[in-house]
Amino acid sequence: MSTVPTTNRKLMDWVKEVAKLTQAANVYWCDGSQAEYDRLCQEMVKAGTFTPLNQKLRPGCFLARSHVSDVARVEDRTYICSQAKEDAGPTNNWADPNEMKTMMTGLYSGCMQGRTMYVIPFSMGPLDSPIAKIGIELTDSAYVVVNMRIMTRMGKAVLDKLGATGSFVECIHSVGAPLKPGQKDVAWPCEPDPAKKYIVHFPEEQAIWSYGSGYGGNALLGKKCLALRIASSIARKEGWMAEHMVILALTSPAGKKHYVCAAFPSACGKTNLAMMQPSLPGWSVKCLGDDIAWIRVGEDGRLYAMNPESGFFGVAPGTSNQSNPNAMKTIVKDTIFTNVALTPEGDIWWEDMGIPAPAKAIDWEGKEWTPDCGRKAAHANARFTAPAAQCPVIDEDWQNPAGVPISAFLFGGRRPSTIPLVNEAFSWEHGVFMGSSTGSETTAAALGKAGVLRRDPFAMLPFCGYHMGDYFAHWLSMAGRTDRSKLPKVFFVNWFRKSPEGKWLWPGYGDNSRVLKWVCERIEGTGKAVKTAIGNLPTADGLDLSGLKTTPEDMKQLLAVDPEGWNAEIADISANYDKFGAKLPAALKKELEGLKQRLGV
Ligand code: GTP
Ligand code: SPV
Ligand code: MN
Repeated sequence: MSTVPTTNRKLMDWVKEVAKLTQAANVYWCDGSQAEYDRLCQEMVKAGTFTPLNQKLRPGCFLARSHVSDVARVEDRTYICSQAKEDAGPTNNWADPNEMKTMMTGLYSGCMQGRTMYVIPFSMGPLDSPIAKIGIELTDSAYVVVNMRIMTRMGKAVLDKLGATGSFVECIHSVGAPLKPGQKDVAWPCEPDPAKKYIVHFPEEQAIWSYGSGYGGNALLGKKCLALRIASSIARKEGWMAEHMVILALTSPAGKKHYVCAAFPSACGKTNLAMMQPSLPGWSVKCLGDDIAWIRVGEDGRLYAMNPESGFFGVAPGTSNQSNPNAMKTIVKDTIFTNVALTPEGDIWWEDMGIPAPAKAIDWEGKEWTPDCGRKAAHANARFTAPAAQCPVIDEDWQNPAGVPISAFLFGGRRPSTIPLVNEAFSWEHGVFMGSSTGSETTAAALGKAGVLRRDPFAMLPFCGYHMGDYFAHWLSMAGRTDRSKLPKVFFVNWFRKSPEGKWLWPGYGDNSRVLKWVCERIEGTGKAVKTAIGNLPTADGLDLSGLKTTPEDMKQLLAVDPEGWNAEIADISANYDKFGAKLPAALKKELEGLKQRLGV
């Protein structure tokens, strides 16, 4: 687009100002068309950023390999720059917004030399939704543009909706790798020094400044930055919720449909649950979203959830026809793969893809790879970017601007011990307690050590844009915004229990439908439960285990209350709660005390 396709003065001025600061060689306004997408993909093929895959095997698909320093979210480089430090709370990195802006203005100065600055108008949420939010991302990465086209509603229609006076979330992104005249570009430009990457949020101004990384949530600013960190802070003020949750629809053999939201930390099973193929005959799961839900009280008093995204940025390793056949069908065409392996046929491969490893391949670093070379072929946080519309089980209401009414919230994480397979909260407050005390082993989705247990309240530890204590209070406050009987029931699930030998106790994936069935039965008032100190657990015959090979001893462990484990759990929850000081809601202290009393510890 050569002429400026907007009459929005604020937008025009801001684009000019950033182009001047960054000294971009060109400014390009994205129209969001297929032709534009195709052209950018071809340009990236020429530049070496994209490898086209075999067009017979994977039509319209490309592979990108990132720089080795740039493979996941960088939580220690992520900041919430609220005016007051107190408003960011103890779980966020904070810096003074003015000081941060001065420092980053220095970084941005001349940072797009020799590069095009793309203007990406995008909407989080369907364009016709009254609760959709418009953002404009300025970026020097064509990889970001094509990913944003899949992940968001992007292009001209957004500018039309914005009009002359509409407001938008300002998102600035640079890979931080200016090109001197004549300098040859690299396949994945970025700032290789981890200490110079910055993912920064200014919640009061609704602005996002990102520098140095081109990967995932660090660079696709509509996702974690806007739809979770900035949106959560807006949601608190406006009385709604922005959550790290899947939205799925579950239909019983009798034809009864329930919508469920589930919050699990990164790489803990959301995409897999969202589009699972139930192993129980007659049950069906339809997907509405796999990562983020915006939730508000509807006119009938129920909570309605809407997915602000339009694509999946899913974990590749572990995705197979056995574990997630619907994801495999989603990525047959028009998909971008990042950091997976390339086979000699020009197809993709990753660990636990359910097909034998190729005799040789090119690994995610671009090196020759053989099955016995001792290295993984795909990075553990390798991802696919695919349009949600391609998912064979996408729900008919996935773009409904009003969202869908939620019957249950699930929380969960990777817990090898103590936490049972499923546990129903006694009340809304008990459910909020469960969400607030969520713990999980860390994963490759963020840079840092994987497999370490940490508290990740509501799976929002890296994504809550304000004080976590206030966030707990906000969750509790939902009970005052509607009739309690209309609130979703709350459950805690754990697909990741292990035997002492380190084997999974529960088969997971499609067999998680057995737990979902019990959840539906509890919603409908027919599920069989036993009241325990920690919550309502299924009775021995409460779960439908027909056709399952899991032994009765393993089932017993999966549904047991382990007093010793809970003792340690309570100590860890208490220690985490201590961080929030006076901001810890009294209702949660009471829940913790109640749990201690019931357990007799
Ligand atoms: P983000 O996109 O990072 O937010 O991750 P996610 O929560 O969507 O996780 P995803 O569904 O992509 O799963 C991450 C990893 O967990 C994959 O390697 C899966 O194979 C594995 N996984 C998912 N569900 C299960 C399960 O029920 N059991 C077991 N054992 N592994 C699972
Ligand atoms: C996550 O880490 O939770 C993701 C991937 O969904 S990213 O978009 O990189 O944040
Ligand atoms: Mn996620």
